[in-house]
Amino acid sequence: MKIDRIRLFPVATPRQTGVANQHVIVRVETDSGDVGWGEMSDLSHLPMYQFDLPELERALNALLGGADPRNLAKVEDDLLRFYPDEGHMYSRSGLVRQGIDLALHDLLGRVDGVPVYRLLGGKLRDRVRVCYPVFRMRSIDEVAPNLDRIEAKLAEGFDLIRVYTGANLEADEEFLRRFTERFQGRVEIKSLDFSNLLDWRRSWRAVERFADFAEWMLVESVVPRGDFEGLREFTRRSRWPVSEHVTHLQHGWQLIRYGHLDILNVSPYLLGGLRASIRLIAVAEAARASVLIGTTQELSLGTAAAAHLASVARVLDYPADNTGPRLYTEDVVRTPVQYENSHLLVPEGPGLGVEVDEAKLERMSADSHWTFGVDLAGALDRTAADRPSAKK
Ligand code: GAE
Ligand code: MG
Ligand code: MG
Repeated sequence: MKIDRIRLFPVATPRQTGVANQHVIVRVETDSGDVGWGEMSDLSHLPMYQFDLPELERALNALLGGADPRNLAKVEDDLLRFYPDEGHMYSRSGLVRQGIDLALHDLLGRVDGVPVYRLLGGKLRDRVRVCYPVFRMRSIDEVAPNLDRIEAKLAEGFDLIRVYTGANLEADEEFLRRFTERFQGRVEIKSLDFSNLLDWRRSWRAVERFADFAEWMLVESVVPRGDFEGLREFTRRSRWPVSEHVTHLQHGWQLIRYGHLDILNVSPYLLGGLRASIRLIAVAEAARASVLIGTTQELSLGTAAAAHLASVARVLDYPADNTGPRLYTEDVVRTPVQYENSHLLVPEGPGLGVEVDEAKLERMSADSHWTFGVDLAGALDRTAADRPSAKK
């Protein structure tokens, strides 16, 4: 079996929260007539540029045409050279590698008639607890609609949220206070995510201030990107475990080696797919550090991959973030991945375990345009331009 052709399909999917995100669906075809599907998830992040898709498709075909898809190690090794780690949270290299890694796992699972977790050696669990995101509030007016959204998600079974904080501490405090009044005993908070907006002193003062109003399991991204010293200082003082997105394998090692954090946020979109993520989890295992599985908000293909990763993870101490299929209003698959009581279920079908609806994909396929315009806060916070805080 040889890789015959790689095709890329841009799609744009609206979120329930009023923004739209671009993704690239990857189709790998073999000379045996087999097909696998992958996903480069959520391109709608800074820096504000997009793939030249025809060029990327040409390059991937030149690189991988004729390759043995069973030799995942070789394909990955080649891709790591041509699409090296970029060291930031929305690395396009990681997305290219994830797209191919997922499509090849899907392909091989389908050819062998087994779920991807079997290709990864078996499974330790068949579901993983996940949390629903509450996007950052920049004004008090944004608190009430978010509380109502939590009520709606609770009705769908989600009893765990995470909250993006750090832009307007009054709004954060008001949200946490009213959240506790309304949802205590019904909904829990997994994390406060500062998204690297504040330095360690300001994040530390914020969490100490918020502690009077709510409880949460952990805090994430509490210092500017790359501020190892600040992260160590925060972690040393913090009553809560601290997590950070790991951008590549050595970054994970550095974070652990110098005692900078408690939890590695392992995200396949950033690391370049399943193989790279499993290696990073092994680093956490070696160091007796903790792991959670993060997200960029994938569609069902990417979320299924996260579920397979969770099913084989030797270390997995905290709930995961993967609820994209319940955030977007459209998907390219016939039946999205399933959730039950705030848990993502590991798909049991062959490959990633979700079926791409090709007619739908054709309909959804659109230019991969940047959709946030010059709304910087919207692009950072994932909130719509008509939010109250944006009104003059
Ligand atoms: O919703 C999104 O697209 C978010 O930006 C997301 O990619 C990240 O914020 C991530 C995180 O934990 O920081 O989920
Ligand atoms: Mg985060
Ligand atoms: Mg994202």
